[in-house]
Amino acid sequence: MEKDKLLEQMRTAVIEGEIEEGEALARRALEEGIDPLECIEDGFVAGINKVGALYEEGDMFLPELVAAGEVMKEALAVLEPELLKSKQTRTILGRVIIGSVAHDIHDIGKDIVASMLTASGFEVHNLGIDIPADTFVAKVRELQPDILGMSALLTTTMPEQQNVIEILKEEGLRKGVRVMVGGAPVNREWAEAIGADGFAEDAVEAVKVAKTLVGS
Ligand code: B1M
Repeated sequence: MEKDKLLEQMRTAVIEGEIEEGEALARRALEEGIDPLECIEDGFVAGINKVGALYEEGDMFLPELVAAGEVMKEALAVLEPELLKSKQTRTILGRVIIGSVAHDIHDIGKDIVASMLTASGFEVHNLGIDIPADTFVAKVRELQPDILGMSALLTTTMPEQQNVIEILKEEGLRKGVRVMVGGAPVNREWAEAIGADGFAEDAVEAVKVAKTLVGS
């Protein structure tokens, strides 16, 4: 099938909450040799962005948001292993700890960032969702990563990124780790205001920023 048509069907599967269809389309795209990153960005992510806009306008409701999230998860479960296979390099560029901040359960974008970093040669420790500040700090102490990455998707959870940075300072750990922040409501100004070392708009930029932060 034509690539553009498949990508369009992926967007529709997310918008309509068709989990099996989304997974089948992801498999089909791989069979047809389409780049998994293109499927993620131009297919599934474009679909979920549309869902977000419809939800904001009141044209979609929470159950549909949940269903769209499920379609994303299942499709990514098919695509991400291929992403890792196609891009894996042997040199470890640096160690990264990443997680979604406290009270934030959004993980689709954070997991794409984690996969892209892994695929690009970083050793990634993905802590998951709703990670309390103390856990981030304890993990920094334990694993001594080059980069701590924090994702926040809600305006109400963004301040947690700042909170973690402040605790790192109090604990004398801030100088030993670069902090990268991201997530839909996060921007460069916010990153600078809270004293983060890096901000990325999307997963591709996150890899570039991470490489810069470790001097690669
Ligand atoms: Co939620 N949600 N949600 N949601 N949800 C948003 C974020 C919202 C913008 C929707 C809207 O109103 N338009 C809105 C937030 C409004 C605000 O704060 N201003 C919202 C809301 C309100 C909520 C609830 C409060 C709804 C409710 O319960 N009433 C609730 C909160 C739960 C909680 O966290 N405590 C909630 C719940 C959910 C679901 C569980 C249903 C589901 C999440 C499923 C999951 O993640 N497993 C969900 C979804 C799917 C969304 C939208 C539609 C899509 C998010 C997503 O996956 N985007 C979202 C609308 C939107 O963002 N447009 C929305 C695709 C993903 C690839 O993009 O996550 O931005 P993103 O990641 C990108 C970049 O941001 C960047 O790279 C990624 C890849 O390109 N990036 C980083 C991300 N992290 C990074 C870290 C980095 C660097 C870059 O460095 C460390």
